[in-house]
Amino acid sequence: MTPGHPEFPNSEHNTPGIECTTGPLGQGVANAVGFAVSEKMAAAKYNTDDHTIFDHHIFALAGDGCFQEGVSAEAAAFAAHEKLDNLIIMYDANEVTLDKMAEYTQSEDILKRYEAYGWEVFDIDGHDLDAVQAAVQAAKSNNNGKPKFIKCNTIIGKGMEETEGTNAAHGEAGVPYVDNAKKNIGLPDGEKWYVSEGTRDFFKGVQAKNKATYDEWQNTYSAWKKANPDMAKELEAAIADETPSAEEMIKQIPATEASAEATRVSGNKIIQEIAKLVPNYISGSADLHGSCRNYINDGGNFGAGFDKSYAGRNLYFGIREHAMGSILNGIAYHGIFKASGSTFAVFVDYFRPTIRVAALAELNRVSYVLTHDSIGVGEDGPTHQPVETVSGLRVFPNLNVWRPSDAEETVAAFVSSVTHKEGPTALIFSRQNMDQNDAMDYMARREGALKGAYVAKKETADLDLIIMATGSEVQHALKAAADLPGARVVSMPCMEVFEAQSDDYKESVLPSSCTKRIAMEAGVSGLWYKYASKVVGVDRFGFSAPGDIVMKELGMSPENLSAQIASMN
Ligand SMILES: Cc1ncc(C[n+]2csc(CCOP(=O)(O)OP(=O)(O)O)c2C)c(N)n1
Repeated sequence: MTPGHPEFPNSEHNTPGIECTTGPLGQGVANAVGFAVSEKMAAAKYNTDDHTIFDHHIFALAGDGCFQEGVSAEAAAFAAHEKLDNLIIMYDANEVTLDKMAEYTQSEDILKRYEAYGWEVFDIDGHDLDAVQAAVQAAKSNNNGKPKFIKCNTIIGKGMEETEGTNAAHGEAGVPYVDNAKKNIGLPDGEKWYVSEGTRDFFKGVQAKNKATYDEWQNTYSAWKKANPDMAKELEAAIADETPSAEEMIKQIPATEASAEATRVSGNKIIQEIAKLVPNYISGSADLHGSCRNYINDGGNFGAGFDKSYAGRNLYFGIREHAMGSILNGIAYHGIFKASGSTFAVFVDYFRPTIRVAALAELNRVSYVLTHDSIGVGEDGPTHQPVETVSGLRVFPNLNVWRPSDAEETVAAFVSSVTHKEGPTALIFSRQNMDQNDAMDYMARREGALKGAYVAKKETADLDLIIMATGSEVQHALKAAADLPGARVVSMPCMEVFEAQSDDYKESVLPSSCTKRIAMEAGVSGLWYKYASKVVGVDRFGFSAPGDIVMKELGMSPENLSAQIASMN
């Protein structure tokens, strides 16, 4: 249906019926968990005593490779813990992987593993259609709080004498034997796309049955919509992915009036406003809501048990970043909610594969709240101090990476994360306090930031130097520029958004006539050479000490910036 692996419709491909981009093994299991989360949430939010509009099951087909990958284990534990009994996974247990038979690398009992997580498990002959039907029916009717795992024991390449049941059947090796195999399983000779009469009859019936079910659902939906016009308006806007525009939203969020403040703290105030303006926005964390400050205060918690309910807007993923990333993608594919997930920025590499798919599939409903953005983290030391992480995110196509410098830029960043249509967004926030650029009007900072980069301090004499910075380094740039009348400070919270501006705008911010340009960011310097001839960055791992000391020692101070400027020709 698509070249290579199936791809979710995006600006490059639009193959009808593809619900999810697959290919990287294991992520699909966690995507399915995301679908199940979203369906449970939609049911809890929108079903009423009189009308049930959400009650469908989520099916996923998976193989040995999917269960060998760790992401599926993280997701399976989460699914059972939150009692997602609307999820049915069918495991194609053919005892084969690519290089070898599965037993060469796999000896655990996968069925028992899933049982231990808390799933209801079934063990059937996958070639026995009655057994498949019975297991699926049982799985669908047991609303017992357990997700369902159906192990379908199968033979790969069935009928292909030369490769049947072996890893050779997985790939190209099977193709030359197909004609013979068709004969072996009783298909008529010479018919390339043979569909039997029995199959046709069966599907004729299916079509009629499905049409009746569809019509019945449409009637229920119409009645629900009539009885609940406000909810219907909200749901239809959520499905259409409608929000107020970014320009409207920045006007609706009050001035932050922050003094020196960490952007994660600013983010905490702003996410409350976002949650009001975007009712389908939900916010999860891999056990770091407390540090990342992305908790929606009156949103309730999602899940089963304790104080949780399926209508909760805060998701507790546990320390399962990889599953979190894929579950966010699954929620986005399902097409109702917009979901963010948080952790420390440095742990992005635990779910980087899912960010890649989100970017490829242009999942604009997904965003990441990544705090503790630099060596400014301090005592936690180099394991927790990102230096390569922010640049590592900027190299993804279709991903917007924001590193705002104060509370007003944080407003713009958050607003962009819920209004941007072309792909996911990473919000990079600081642990430590930083100054606000109060010399500039708050709305002008928001509007400027929405363009990705803007003049944060204009030169007062002929322009002879541009100082660029992001995040916590903008305050240093402003200080260093204070005594330099010909210096302009450009804050660049989002390179990707700036790159998308008109040439005229870009030229107005970074006039090509001014070639003396320096950039400062507490991270690796490489990407900045696109804009600057000199870069004050951190091209080494940090060390453990109070954050302000680490920053100063590694050159992130206005004094060092001034010294570096002085050394420029
Ligand atoms: C993350 C990831 N690693 C490796 C691959 C390459 N790969 C594709 S299929 C496969 C073997 C999968 O085995 P299994 O799930 O048992 O599929 P089967 O052989 O039964 O079709 C591998 C290693 C991949 N697609 N994704």
